[in-house]
Amino acid sequence: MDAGLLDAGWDSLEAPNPCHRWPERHGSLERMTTRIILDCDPGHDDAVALLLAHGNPSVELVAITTVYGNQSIDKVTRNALSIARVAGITGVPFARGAHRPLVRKLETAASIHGESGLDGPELPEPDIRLDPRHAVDLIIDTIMDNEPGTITLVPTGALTNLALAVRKEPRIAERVREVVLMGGGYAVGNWSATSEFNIVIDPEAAHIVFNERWPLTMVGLDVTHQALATPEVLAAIAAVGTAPARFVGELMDFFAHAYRDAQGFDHPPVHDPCAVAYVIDPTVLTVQKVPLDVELTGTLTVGMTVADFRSPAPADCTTQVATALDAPKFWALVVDALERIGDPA
Ligand SMILES: [Ca+2]
Repeated sequence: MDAGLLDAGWDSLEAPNPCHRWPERHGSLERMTTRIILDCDPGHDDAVALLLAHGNPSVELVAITTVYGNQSIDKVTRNALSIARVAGITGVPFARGAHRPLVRKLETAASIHGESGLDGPELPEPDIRLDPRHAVDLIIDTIMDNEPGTITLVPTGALTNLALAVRKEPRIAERVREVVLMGGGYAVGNWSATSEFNIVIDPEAAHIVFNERWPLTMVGLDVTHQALATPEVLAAIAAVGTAPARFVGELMDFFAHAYRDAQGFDHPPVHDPCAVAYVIDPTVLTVQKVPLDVELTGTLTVGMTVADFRSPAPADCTTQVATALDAPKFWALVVDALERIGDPA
């Protein structure tokens, strides 16, 4: 048993009910700053997630880590650094992570994100250096070097880095505040009939992450398909009138065409910032506590996130799922963040 955890007043490893660990939610006026690690694979919607986290004052980016996914690890890592330059993100460590899934063959999403992984705008040459550590070690160090219960993990890509981190340093499961991930979907898939891209490209990693004892919120396609970049949304973003807002507009232009051609959407769903928005303001999402697991052996359903909605949820349930999105409130947060970022020098 970790004495530090007891000193901090946390439930011990033997706690009978991990639900006691669900973090307290504050009202909109009294929220404190939440420190987050964004683990991402930029990616058009990852870029918006990064901008939202950077621009909103109630979250603090303490580390940004990358994982293969929308494109190769080299491309998404370069993209993350380019976004940092556009957004004026400085003083936050960026680390490169896993280059492939734990077990399966590497699969990327060029049909949605293009050859660069961030097709559309011109990407500026990065002007910050990568942290020398592997993402897995930066995640572990950041969690272990901070007070228990203060770091929130926000993965918006495959869960490979998180799975490796919690296997290398199991104590992080007890020390994180919570995991709020974009991935999965209890009623719909996008990479197969039942399965969402982030989960299905490394289902073994997702299985590890979903079965840890950290409080986990799944922000899946069930809600992110409501986060549509409609013409009204794009007009509000364009009205901000800054270079980062124009960058988002150009990203969304490419994203809209790709989603129309590849998946038949009238307007593209902007998945990843939904998870960040929930950390900023939990009233953006409706959530329900339900057991969640990841299918590994189904012949038709590998990578499916299976949610057990039978009532009541078991007392020791550590997982919850988002069931509805307040889209106007969500987009207002994105526009507000862009306004606060302004035009970085
Ligand atoms: Ca992503």
